[in-house]
Amino acid sequence: MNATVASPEGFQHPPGQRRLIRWTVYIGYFALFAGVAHGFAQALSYAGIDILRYFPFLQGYYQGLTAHGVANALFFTFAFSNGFLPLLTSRALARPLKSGLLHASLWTLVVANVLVIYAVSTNRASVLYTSYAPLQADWTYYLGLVLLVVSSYIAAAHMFVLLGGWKKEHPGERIPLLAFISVVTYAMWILASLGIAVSFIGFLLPWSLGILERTDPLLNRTLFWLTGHAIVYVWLLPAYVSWYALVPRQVGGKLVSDPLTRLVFIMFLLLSVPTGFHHQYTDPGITTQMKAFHALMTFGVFYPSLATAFSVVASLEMGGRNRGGTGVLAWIKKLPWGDPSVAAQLLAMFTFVFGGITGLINASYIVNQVVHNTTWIPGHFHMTVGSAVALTLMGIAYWMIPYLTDRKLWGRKLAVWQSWIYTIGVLIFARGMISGGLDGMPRRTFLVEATYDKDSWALAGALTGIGGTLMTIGALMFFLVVLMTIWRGAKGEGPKDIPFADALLPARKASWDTKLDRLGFWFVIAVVLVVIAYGPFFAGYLPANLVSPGYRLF
Ligand code: HAS
Ligand code: CU
Repeated sequence: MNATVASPEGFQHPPGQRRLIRWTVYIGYFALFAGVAHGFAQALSYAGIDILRYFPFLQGYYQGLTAHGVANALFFTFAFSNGFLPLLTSRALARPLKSGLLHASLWTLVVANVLVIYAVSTNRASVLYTSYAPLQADWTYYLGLVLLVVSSYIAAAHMFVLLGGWKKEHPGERIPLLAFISVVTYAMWILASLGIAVSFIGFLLPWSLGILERTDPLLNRTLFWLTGHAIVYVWLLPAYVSWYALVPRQVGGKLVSDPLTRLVFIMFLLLSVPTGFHHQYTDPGITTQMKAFHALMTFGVFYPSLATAFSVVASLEMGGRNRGGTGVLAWIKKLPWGDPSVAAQLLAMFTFVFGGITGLINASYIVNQVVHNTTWIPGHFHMTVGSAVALTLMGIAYWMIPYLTDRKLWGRKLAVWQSWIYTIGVLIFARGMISGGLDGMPRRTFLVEATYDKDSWALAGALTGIGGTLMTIGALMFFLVVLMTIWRGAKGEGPKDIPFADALLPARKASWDTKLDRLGFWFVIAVVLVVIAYGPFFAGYLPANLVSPGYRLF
């Protein structure tokens, strides 16, 4: 074996593999760019301004909203993680990536993109990212999304192969933390994705091809949300990977506890999926008991995020104090705010506090009735996926693109400003959506033409438009920095390694937490929990009621 491979320090990914990871991530940026453009139009529509008509190919509001959701929430996030997580796993295990698997994942992603872009841009799939039946999209849309999932399976398989190889050579050793948390993230996704795999391959795709004449809306909706809540943690956990394992090092601190970090990720593996009914509190056909059980489980999955908040802030505090910070809060000023990668992620954490609080409000069964289907919900998720995740992925890009291209980051100051502008934008935007939602402003509605009495939403709509504009400016600055880095960044001056943090309390050999490394065992427990949470519903409901023809209202 190659000497550099055996030693974790100084391990480097060969240029060819970096190129493949780079292109996987670029596809994500390409999607993000399209998604951001549509997001701008969406935000302005709440302020009563219609720019949708200026978009080439766009025939209606729902087409634009579908493009926005699918591009940002599905393609950007998965493309990024398909590159990022295998990269980290291979670094942590000091094992080279497999070029064949990188190619397979990348090209499946490309084909998925082409199919979905075709379907959405030709107005064959204006069904929104939730793809609720009986709205029916063209088969190319469903197939494209299936292939997106396949590309993530290939990335997951890649990580399992790397881990399997490492385990053979290191019997009895603790799995390096960075690899452990990366692998658990996609292991959770494999379990979570079964809902949409069954829904898309078993029902929606054959239905769109005419093989099945009719479908079952409630069953498909339920299968969607079986995956759909857990999917938000597939977006979030790559950000947590960075907050736990990389940011502490970047700010000069340490990760607090290796065992706690493993426990947090195992809790996400166990509790992410059996919570999906909190998206269906208002759906008829599901018993109140089942919904209440999922509400309880949702409060369970709140715990690992709470633990994360305390742990991550402790790491930051350590860094701040090591850099000469003092006082109860004054150490915050000593954090390296001039480092764009750090600034973006600190601001991401800050917005996530509000994202988390609003999530808890959503999860409360009764209170949900007040906010469901109002703009409160996009207010919530732009402070989670739209900033906590998006800003973190931008922050990661500020070291990862230089690493992958071996070029120096271009426009460091601009990059710092970018995060602030985006953050201020998202907070104004969310203030608009949240307050509008409490006043009954509906989500997924083209307010420019809707016939509501809109006077009481004027301020909320204006704030949404102003905030959305700032977010767009912030995102464009991000693209400028990335493009210029790729094109003009000083050659040969990129970082030579991916530095990750040491733990204050490291993993131990003979301790309770060694049991956390038994991934197969925890996966089985996770499956059992899913069966408990969904079994009674499916047992009472199945077989599928194939009653509904497809509707194309676009
Ligand atoms: Fe959610 C709806 C409940 C988290 C995304 N959510 C959505 C939708 C999306 C979404 C996209 O129960 C809309 C779906 C649709 O289209 O219909 N959500 C929750 C709960 C959490 C939660 C309980 N959501 C997320 C995350 C998302 C996301 C994460 C994306 C990444 N959500 C719901 C519910 C609904 C819902 C209902 C359905 C609503 C309806 O009626 O339709 C929890 O996981 C949140 C826990 C988070 C915390 C925060 C911890 C804070 C940390 C930061 C620490 C840093 C500090 C800063 C303190 C407890 C870790 C230091 C900073 C310095 C500068 C020093
Ligand atoms: Cu959820």
